[in-house]
Amino acid sequence: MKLLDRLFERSTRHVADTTSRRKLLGRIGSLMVAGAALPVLLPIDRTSKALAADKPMAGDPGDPNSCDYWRYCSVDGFLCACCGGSVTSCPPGTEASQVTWIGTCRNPADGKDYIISYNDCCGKHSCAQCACTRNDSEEPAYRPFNNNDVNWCLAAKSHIYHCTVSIIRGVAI
Ligand code: ABN
Repeated sequence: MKLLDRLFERSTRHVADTTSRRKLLGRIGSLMVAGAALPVLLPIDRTSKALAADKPMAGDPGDPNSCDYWRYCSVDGFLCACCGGSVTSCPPGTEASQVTWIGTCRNPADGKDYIISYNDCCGKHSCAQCACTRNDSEEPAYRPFNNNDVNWCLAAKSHIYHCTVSIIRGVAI
C-alpha cells in the first residue's frame, strides 16, 4: 500500500511540477503577447489621432480647395475645405464617418504614394460646394466593393452627408 501511495504521489508531483507550471507560464506569456498586440490588431477608431497628426506638411503642393489637389485623387463628394472645414477636419456641427473609402495618391513633391482615407462628414445638409468626382481606381456600381459612390454617413450617427475630408493614413509601399 505504501509503495502504491509513493508511486501515486511521485507521479502526481511530476505532473504538477512539469505540466501545470509550464502551461500556466505559457498561458501568461500568450496573454501578455496578445495584450500587447490587441491595440494594433483591433479595428479601434483612430480617426482623431490621424486628424491631429495630419498637419500641413512641407512639400505638400497644390490648392486644397481645388479638385486637382493631389490628395483628392480618389475623392467623390464635396470638399470640406470649401465647406467651413479643412482638408482633414469636418466643419463645425458635423462628425466624421468611421467607415470610409480608401485611395492611394501620389504626392508630386516627393513622388511617394500615400494611403488616403476619404471620410464623409455627417450631420448637416449637403454642403454643395466644390463637388469633385476624381475616383482614381474606382469601378462601376455593379462592383460595389470598388465603388466610391457611397454615402458613408450611413454608418454614422447621422446619415445626412455634408462633405468629405482626405486624411493621410500612411505611405504605400
Ligand atoms: N462619399 C460621398 C457621397 C455621399 C453621398 C452620396 C454619394 C457619395
